[in-house]
This record gives sequence, structure tokens and C-alpha cells, in this order.
Amino acid sequence: MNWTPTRRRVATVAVLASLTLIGTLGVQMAARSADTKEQVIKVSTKRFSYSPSEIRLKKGVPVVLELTTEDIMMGFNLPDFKVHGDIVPGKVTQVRLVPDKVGTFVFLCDIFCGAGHEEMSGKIVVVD
Ligand SMILES: [Cu+2]
Repeated sequence: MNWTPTRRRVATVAVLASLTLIGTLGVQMAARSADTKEQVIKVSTKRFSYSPSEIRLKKGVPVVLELTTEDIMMGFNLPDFKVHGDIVPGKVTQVRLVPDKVGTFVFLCDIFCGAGHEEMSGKIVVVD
């Protein structure tokens, strides 16, 4: 086929547009399937506590914690599962984990936030 530069440009744009569309659909489908199998738990913080301060999870069930702060920047650190997130005012911080062991595990604030910082903690209880 003897393509003019204009035709070639139109064809290129069409190919790029299709690729973008396919990519977008792929991302949406991945997000949807992730939504259906992950349990989402919202956790809000303020000086110097987490709410809820005790989170019950089931072993093997993937979970997303959606962390927010009502006042200043906080940390979320769950060392037993190597999970960490900075909680920034005005944003939702997502951390993911799949609990692979049963027990009670402490999470704590690892960003200095004031006088009660050292006591700012909560626990995750994983059951079978
Ligand atoms: Cu703190």
C-alpha cells in the first residue's frame, strides 16, 4: 500500500489509541478483581491513637488497610509482617498484607508525633 504521511500518522494514532484503551481496560479489570478478593479495612488516626485499635483478620485472607490521619502525619508499622506506611494528612495510604500466621501482633506509630507518640500503638489479631 502506498501510504501518504498523513495516512500513516492517522494509522499510528489509531494504533496508539487502541493500545491505550486495551491498557486501561486491563488496569480496570485488575483493579476490579483485586477489589473482590481483598478485604478493605479503614483505620483512622489522630494524636495518639488508631481507630480501631484492634483489628481482627483471618489467616490467608488478603487485606488492604486504608490509613488516614485526622490531624498530623503518622506512621503505621507492623514489623511482624514487614508492613509500613506513612499516613499523610488529606491522603489515604493503602498497605496490603496477607496474614500467614496466627496470633496477636503489635503495630505502632514510627513517625514522631508528639508527647504520646511512644504509646501510640494497636494490635492485629489473626485467627484461623
Ligand atoms: Cu507517632
